[in-house]
Amino acid sequence: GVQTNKDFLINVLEHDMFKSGNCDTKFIDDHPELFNIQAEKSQAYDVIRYFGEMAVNETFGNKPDFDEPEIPEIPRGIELRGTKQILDEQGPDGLVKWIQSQDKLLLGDTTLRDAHQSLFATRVRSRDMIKIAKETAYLGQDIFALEMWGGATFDVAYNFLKESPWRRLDELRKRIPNILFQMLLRGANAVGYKNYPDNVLRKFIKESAEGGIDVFRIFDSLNWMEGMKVSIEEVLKTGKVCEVAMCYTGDILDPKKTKYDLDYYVRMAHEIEATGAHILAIKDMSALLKPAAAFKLIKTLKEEVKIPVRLHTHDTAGNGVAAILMATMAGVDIADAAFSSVSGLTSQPSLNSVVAALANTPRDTGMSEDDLQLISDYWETTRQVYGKFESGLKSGSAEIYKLEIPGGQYSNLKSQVESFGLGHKFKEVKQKYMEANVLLGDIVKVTPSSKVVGDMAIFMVQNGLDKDNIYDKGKDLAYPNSVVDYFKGMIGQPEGGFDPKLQEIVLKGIEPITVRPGTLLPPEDFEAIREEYRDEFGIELAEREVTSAALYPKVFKNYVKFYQDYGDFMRMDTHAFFYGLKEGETAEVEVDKGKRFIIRMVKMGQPNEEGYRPVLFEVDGFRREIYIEDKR
Ligand code: 3PY
Ligand code: ZN
Repeated sequence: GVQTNKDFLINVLEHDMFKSGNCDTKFIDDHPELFNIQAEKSQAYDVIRYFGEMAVNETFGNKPDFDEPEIPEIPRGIELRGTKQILDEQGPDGLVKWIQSQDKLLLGDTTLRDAHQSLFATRVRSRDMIKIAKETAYLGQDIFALEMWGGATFDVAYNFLKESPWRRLDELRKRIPNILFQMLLRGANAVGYKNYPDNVLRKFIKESAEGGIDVFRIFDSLNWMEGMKVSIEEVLKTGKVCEVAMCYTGDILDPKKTKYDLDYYVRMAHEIEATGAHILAIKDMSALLKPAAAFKLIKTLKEEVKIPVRLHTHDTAGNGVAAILMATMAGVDIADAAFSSVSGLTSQPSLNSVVAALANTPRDTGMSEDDLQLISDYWETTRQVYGKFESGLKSGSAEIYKLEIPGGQYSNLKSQVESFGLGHKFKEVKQKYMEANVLLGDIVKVTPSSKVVGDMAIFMVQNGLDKDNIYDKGKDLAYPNSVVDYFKGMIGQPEGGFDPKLQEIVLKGIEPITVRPGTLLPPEDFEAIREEYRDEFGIELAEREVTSAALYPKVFKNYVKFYQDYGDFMRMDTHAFFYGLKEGETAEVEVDKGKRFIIRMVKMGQPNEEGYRPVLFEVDGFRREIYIEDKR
């Protein structure tokens, strides 16, 4: 049972006088000392408070039924060796040699990062990754690398999942000792949306490498080499793999599109190789690389550079598998894909499909289609519980070739536009996105530059602006912060520079910069952060948490507050975390390693005069009633 000293305090809270609908809030007013239980509260009480909140203010007691995914049987106690051992034993140069000696196409899997970032708002919780981790290590042992960190996963983990991204790294590494772990690093923007001081960037890379990241894919949202300089330098120091990406935009097959032509990419590829990068990646975040263009680009790059070439694309237009196959024929060393049940649309092309397509060809991946199917099956069932975060996109769309909107933004744009009350003008916003892109200089669009274009497009719709009238009508308007920052040079310098006339209109006298923003930002004071958390929360932050606080001050602080207020919910099942319980439902909730409660939500009552609803639970068979303010 849960009869501990702490429960004495809960019993106070459950005092009949308190429970009776008439006087509960007065009782609280008259007995402020009741709140002292915060320090002494039991974990079970925190969980039912969370479930109560969820039922009263979010789900209103409604909860769909979800199937339990099947965990495939695998042999235990086998020592697995894979790409991780090659890196650990032979270093990045040894790994590069190994890649170059392979005939097969190597595949990176993005299921744990880009796939869910692109399909369901980055919401996959560590628990659902951990459940299938050992099985992935075994059944997917020939995968080149698992992209499982970085991009938007860092802030979403803290912000919406109330869990630590660092612990995700620890827990997955414990169970997957044989496959390289990879992260997406947004150059000087790290895993955020703005430039960080150099000392934050360096510390973050160091902590990430120590925490278990083996492959750093670095990109700059304007393809500005200068913007990636510090990241590249720091990653090269760690002894891990430095994979530098050029973002693909435009269409190298179209002779009318001259800004980002084949020469542009060849030039950039040489610059990347000259940095000492171990792998050259093509980052096709908007799925613009048509299959024939993939062939042409890869064939040329393979002739031009010596380091391995890797292709990362999306399937937004439905041509993703074709692009990978054409790239494979042109000699690409590594391609990215996602397990089939979380592939397609704005996510990556299907890994299972690529493996099947290449079977019995010279570039056969050697992977077992049956084994990979088992992992895909797991994610198919698991995906159900994330349904409320899906975009509703039902088919691929070739429209993306014109729009040039990255996968994650494309699936999000509609709800973003709706939140501005412009849902009926979605088509117009998409048109304006293209127009805004031209006004901003026909730029690479990927986090955070894609946000600049998106914000500008919405702003243009709101203010009736177009490419002709903006120089006049747009003069006295205050532009969105992201647009101001862009013209200030705070996310870097775009290829071909800024339109000076529009820059003046937006900046209204502010002086733009032309150097790397990191050279101007004052270094972060890490000791001040440690001090702040000592004072405010009485805790001593671990070094990696200091980094988190520097990257996301508000988000991290809210996470710490939640943690102190409710506890650690990382082990809670996802259906319970996102939906709580419904009346009559029982769940086993693990709050600490091996420490479990059986919790049943018996009944949710009507709100009393003060607007508090009683919610009745059973915790390990003991009845607990709590009152939750109905905020609707
Ligand atoms: C990110 O920066 O999170 C991306 O996925 C860009 O494509
Ligand atoms: Zn991507």
